[in-house]
Amino acid sequence: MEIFDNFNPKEIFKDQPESKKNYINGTIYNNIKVPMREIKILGNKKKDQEKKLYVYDSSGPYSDEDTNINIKEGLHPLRKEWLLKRKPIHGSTSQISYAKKGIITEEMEFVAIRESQKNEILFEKNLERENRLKSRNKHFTIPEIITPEFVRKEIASGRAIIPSNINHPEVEPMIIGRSFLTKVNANIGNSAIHSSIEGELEKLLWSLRWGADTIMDLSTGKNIKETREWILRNSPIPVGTVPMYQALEKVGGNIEDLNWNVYRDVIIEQAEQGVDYFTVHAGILLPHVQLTKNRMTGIVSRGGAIMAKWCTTHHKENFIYTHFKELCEIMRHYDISFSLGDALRPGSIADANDEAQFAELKTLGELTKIAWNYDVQTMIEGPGHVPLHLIQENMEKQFEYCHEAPFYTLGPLTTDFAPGYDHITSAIGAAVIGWYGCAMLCYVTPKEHLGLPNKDDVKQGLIAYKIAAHASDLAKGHPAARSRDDALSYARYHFHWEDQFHLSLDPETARKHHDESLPEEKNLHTPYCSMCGPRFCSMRISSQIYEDKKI
Ligand code: IRN
Ligand code: FE2
Repeated sequence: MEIFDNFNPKEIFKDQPESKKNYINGTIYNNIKVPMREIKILGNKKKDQEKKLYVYDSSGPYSDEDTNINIKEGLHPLRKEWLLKRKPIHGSTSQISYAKKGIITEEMEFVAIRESQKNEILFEKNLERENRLKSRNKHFTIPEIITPEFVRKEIASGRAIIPSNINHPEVEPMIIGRSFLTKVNANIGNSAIHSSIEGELEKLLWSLRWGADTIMDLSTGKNIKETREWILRNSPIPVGTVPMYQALEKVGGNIEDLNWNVYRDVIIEQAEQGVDYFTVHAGILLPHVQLTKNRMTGIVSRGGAIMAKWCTTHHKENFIYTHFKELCEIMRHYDISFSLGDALRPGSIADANDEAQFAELKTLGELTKIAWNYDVQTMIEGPGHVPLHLIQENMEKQFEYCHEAPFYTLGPLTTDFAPGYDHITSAIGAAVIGWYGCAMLCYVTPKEHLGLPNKDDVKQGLIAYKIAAHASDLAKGHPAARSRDDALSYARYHFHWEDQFHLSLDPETARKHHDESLPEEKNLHTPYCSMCGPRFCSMRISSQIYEDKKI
C-alpha cells in the first residue's frame, strides 16, 4: 500500500455536530479571511431563538466542510501574496521590524480579528456580575477590544510574537503574548526507537483536532528532514524545532564533534524549509554547569545536557552564545522567532527555583535585548517541575529579567509522584502560571518520563492543556473567554442536553458519559441525569422555587 492511502483527514474532524467553520474578512486588508468556529445553540426549540457562539479555531482548512485536502500536495500557501508585496526594512522581513516602523501587517490584523470573538449578544449584561468576575491581575490588564494597533504595539515592544517564517506561507497567523489567549504547544516527532512519517502526520492532524496552537517536531530518529517537510507543508499552525537534535545526528551522536558550523548548517536547512521558531539553548554558560552539581536530577533538558557536556569537554563557552549575533542575522532574514531554551530548568520539585535556573534566566534576559536589537521576535522558555507555591516567583522573575518578553513554559509539573498522569500534575501548574501571565503552555502527555507519546496521548495532553489555558484566560480576563462557559452553564441549567454536548470541549465524550446510563433518545429531553435521578436534581428543584415565585 502506498503511503497515506488510508489517510482521510475529514474523519478526524467530523465529531463536532451543530458547528461549522466560518471566515471573517479584514477591514484594513479585505483579502484576509480569518477562521473561527460557529457553534449553534438550539435552546428550547419551541421557546428560544437559535443563537450562535463563535470560538477560536486553530484546526486549519482540514475542518472546512467544502475543502478536500490532499496531504501529498500540502495546504494552500495563503500568506504567499502578502509576502510577495512586502518590502524588507534594512534587510529584515520580521514582524517586529514592521511593528517598530508603525506598519500594521496582514498578520497583525489577522490575529486581532482572531482574538476578538464577539459574543456579548448571547446573554444580558449584568453589571454586578461583570464587576465581581473582573480579573484581579496586578501586572497587566487586557483591553476590551483587541485592535490591530494594539497588536502592533505589543509586537513592537517585544511583549508578543507572531511566529511565521517567510518560507511557511501555509500558516494561519497566531499571536503569543500575555495580553492574548493563552496558547498551547503540542510536541510530536519520532525517536530512534519508534518512527514513521505517516504516524507523525497523523499526530499533527490529531493535534489540530484537539486545539494545538503550535506544534514542535522533536524528531530525533530516522528521516528527520523528510518528516519535517511533510509536517511543514501540511501544518496551518506554526512549527517549532530544536535544531540541536539534528546537529547531534549529523555528527553521529558524538557530542564532542559538535561545533558552530555544523549547528549553523542545520539552522539554515531548517530555515529554508520554513520552521517558524527555534528552541535555542544559548543561555547555559560554562560557569553555570557547576551550579547543578548538588541537584536531585541534574540537567534534564536534552539540548541543555548536550551543550553542558560540550562546554565541559572542551572547556569552552557555549558556541551558540558566542555566535549569537550571527544567529540573529539569520533568524531575522527568515523571520524565525527565538524560543530561548531553558537548559537549566528544574527536573524535580527538589530543584525548583534554584540558583542555576535563575542564573540562566538572567542570561536569557541579556540575549533577549540583543535579539530585539536585531529585530528578531523572541520568547523565553521556562520550567519544568515547580511546586504550586513557587510558581508566582517564576513569572515575576521572568517579567523582570526578560523585559516582559513572552514566557513559554513546560507545565510546570506541581508534583513528582504520579507518573502516567503527568498531563494532570502539570496542567495544574500550567493553569496557575497562565493566570499570572505565561503566554504559551507546552503540553505534557501521560507518557511523560515513560515513553514516546502516541495519538491518544496527544489527545489527553491537549485536553488537559486546553482546560488549563481556558482557566487562565478566564482568570486573566480575556474578553473572548467567558461566553462559552456562560452558554454551557445556561444549557446545563435548562436541561438543553444537546447544547451542552455541542458546547463541550470534547462533545463525543460528554455525550458518551450521559448516554451510558440513559441511552434512549427521550432522555435528551428529561430535566435530570442519572447522577441524581428525577427527584434529587438540585437544578430542577431550584428552578421550581423561582417558577413558583416563592422568592
Ligand atoms: C518548553 C519550555 N521549556 C521547555 N520546553 C520544551 O521542551 C521545548 O520547547 C521543547 O519542545 C522541549 C524539549 O526541550 P529540551 O529538553 O531539549 O530543552
Ligand atoms: Fe520531567
